[in-house]
Amino acid sequence: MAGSPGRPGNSDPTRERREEVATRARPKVRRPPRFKVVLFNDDYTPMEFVVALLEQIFDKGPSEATQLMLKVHRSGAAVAGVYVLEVAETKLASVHRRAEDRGYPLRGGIEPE
Ligand code: TYC
Repeated sequence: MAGSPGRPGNSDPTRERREEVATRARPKVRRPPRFKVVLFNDDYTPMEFVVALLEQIFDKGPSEATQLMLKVHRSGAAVAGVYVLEVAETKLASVHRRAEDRGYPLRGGIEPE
């Protein structure tokens, strides 16, 4: 069970692992799951504030940030960015903290990609 029968020198599990890595034609790449940070519209958060957050937290340029803010404003929600879970949580926490600091009701959420 431990090694491939009929292949000499395969009984050492250390050696077997090494061999597998070296000979796999298409190495399996483990991509960590990704999560969308979604911003929701509200009636009170100023547009310029949302644009500034999109630039500063989500690394958007001024034009993309403005388009994205308007998408949220017109459709109710939009994806600000897609990240591994820890990064998505940190960015959303920054959004909420900065909005709360200013007394704005801006909220966002995290969804699996
Ligand atoms: N609807 C807000 C306004 O008219 C602007 C806004 C945009 C608020 C995006 C939140 O996620 C948001 N001032």
